[in-house]
Amino acid sequence: MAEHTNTIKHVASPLARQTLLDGDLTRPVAGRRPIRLLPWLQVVKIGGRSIMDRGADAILPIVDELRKILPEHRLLILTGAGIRARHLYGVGLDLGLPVGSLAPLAASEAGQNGHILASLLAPDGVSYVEHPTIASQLAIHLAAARAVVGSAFPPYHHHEFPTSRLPYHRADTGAFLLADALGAAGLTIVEDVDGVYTADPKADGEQAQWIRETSAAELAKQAGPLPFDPALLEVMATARHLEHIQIVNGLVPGRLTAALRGEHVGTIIHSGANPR
Ligand code: GWN
Ligand code: ATP
Repeated sequence: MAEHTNTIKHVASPLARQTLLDGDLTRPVAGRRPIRLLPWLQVVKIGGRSIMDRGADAILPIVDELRKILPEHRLLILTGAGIRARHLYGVGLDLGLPVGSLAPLAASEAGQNGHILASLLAPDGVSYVEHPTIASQLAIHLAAARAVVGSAFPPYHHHEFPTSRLPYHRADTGAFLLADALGAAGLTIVEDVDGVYTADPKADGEQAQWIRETSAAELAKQAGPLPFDPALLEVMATARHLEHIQIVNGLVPGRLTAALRGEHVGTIIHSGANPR
């Protein structure tokens, strides 16, 4: 037996003999920037309330733009939840449901919008792919098709943070987390306004001024509502790869196409990522 014991191979690991709680010890191993998994990927988030809920008038022109841009880009198209999730929040909050019960129900509405969009793009070889497929088989799907559609909601389910009665990480945050984790080339968020304003342009039309370029840190200081989840600013602050995102108006034909071609046609928001 002793001879066998001597032949056991010890697995060498730079983290084997130290606590993971001491940042000074883990940093040399864990502090490096991760690789970019899909550096050629363009991620597009389509608003649930701002685009999908408007039906054919808003959706069909976007589908047409996406179809025409397929030869130029490989796309991960992610959809937000929209009005059905808002109805769900109303009923669920009235009943006192915890946020971890509401989150997956709202997420399923984002998935439904994805299924709708994918059906319209099916003749072009585009399909809806499930969360587990995005996690582990996105590359092969994008080798077979120019684009796929998925749900923008992050699948935190009952692990959702109990800091808020509404799910804290919603579709905009989920789209950014995924784009940054994949090391994608870009993220374009498609809404029904020209970008970010100093106030809600629909509620405060006279006073709201359009912002051409800003940073997540600057926007975090701005009082009043924003056209995306507040948590987006937090995840942008700790981004690894994605240096900026662009918010564009999907109701204006050509804006999404121009943004994907690298043109500045909406609001550009810089993240905290600082690639060397
Ligand atoms: O159901 O539309 O994926 O891609 O967050 O989980 O609540 O699920 O709980 O692969 O795993 O409703 O069933 O649903 O939207 O999220 O999917 O059709 O386990 O393809 O089964 O991480 O789509 O769905 O809602 O995204 O956002 O079966 Mo749906 Mo969503 Mo489908 Mo997905 Mo959740 Mo799965 Mo999941 Mo659940
Ligand atoms: P989801 O995908 O989660 O369903 P969405 O991204 O389609 O949602 P909203 O969450 O409704 O859309 O956000 C877009 C709306 O935000 C705009 O129509 C606008 O009226 C509003 N808004 C609020 N504050 C601002 C702001 N500072 N600048 C621009 N728009 C704002």
